[in-house]
Amino acid sequence: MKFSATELLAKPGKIRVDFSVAQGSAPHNFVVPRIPAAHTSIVSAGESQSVTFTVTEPGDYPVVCTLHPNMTATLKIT
Ligand SMILES: [Cu+2]
Repeated sequence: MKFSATELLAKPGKIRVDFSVAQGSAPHNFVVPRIPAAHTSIVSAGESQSVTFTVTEPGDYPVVCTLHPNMTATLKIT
């Protein structure tokens, strides 16, 4: 189980993530622990959810699926 992109690149400002879970997959979520507004709820297979949040500080922000701690990615704000 993994994110299809391990690096997400964006500029500071308002960011929208469209998160979708593949058919036949386990449920997953998309959570950026350092950004409280940046999380989806648990998304079932074949479904999707968008989340919009604002980041002002450049940096690397870890992304996790809280159901599967080995699922990680990085949101890179440059
Ligand atoms: Cu997961």
